[in-house]
Amino acid sequence: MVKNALMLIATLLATAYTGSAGAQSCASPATIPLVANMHQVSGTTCAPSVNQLGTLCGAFNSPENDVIYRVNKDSLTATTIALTTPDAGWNPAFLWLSGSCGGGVACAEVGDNAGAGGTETMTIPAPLGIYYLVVTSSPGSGGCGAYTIDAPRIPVTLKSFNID
Ligand SMILES: [Ca+2]
Repeated sequence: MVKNALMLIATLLATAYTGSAGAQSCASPATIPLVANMHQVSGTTCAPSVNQLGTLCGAFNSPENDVIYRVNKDSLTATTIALTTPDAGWNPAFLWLSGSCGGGVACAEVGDNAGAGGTETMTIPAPLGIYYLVVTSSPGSGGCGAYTIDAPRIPVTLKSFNID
C-alpha cells in the first residue's frame, strides 16, 4: 500500500514536472496545482529565462521574462489572488488575461501596485471560463525573480501538455 502510494506520488510529480519543464508560454502554459486545498505554485522568471510577451495588455513594452499559467475558472468563489517574492530587489507584476493569451490581449486585471520585494494582489473577475495568468516584472523595471502565487479558491482543471 505504501509502495503504491509512493508510486502514485512519483507519477504525479513526473506529470507536474512535464507540465512545467518547457517554456511556460501561451502555446504551452503551466497550471497551478492544488496543494492541501489551496491553489499555490512557486516558480521563477529567471529560469527558463524567456521573454514570452514583448508587450503586455497591448500597451506596455515588456523586455522582461514572463511565465504563463492557464486557469480554468469553474467556480464563482475565487476573489483575490496574491503573488509574493523572496527577492527584495525584484519588482514583480502579474496579469489576468481573459479568454486568449498574447501580448496584445487586453488585461482584465493587473497586480502591479507594490514596489521591489512587495506582495502583489489582484481581485479577479467573476465570470467563469479560461484565463491566462502572466507572471513578469513590472514593465521597465528589469530583472527577474522567484515568486509564489496563492489562489485560495480557484478551481483549476489540470491539463496535459504536448511539448513540441
Ligand atoms: Ca516580457
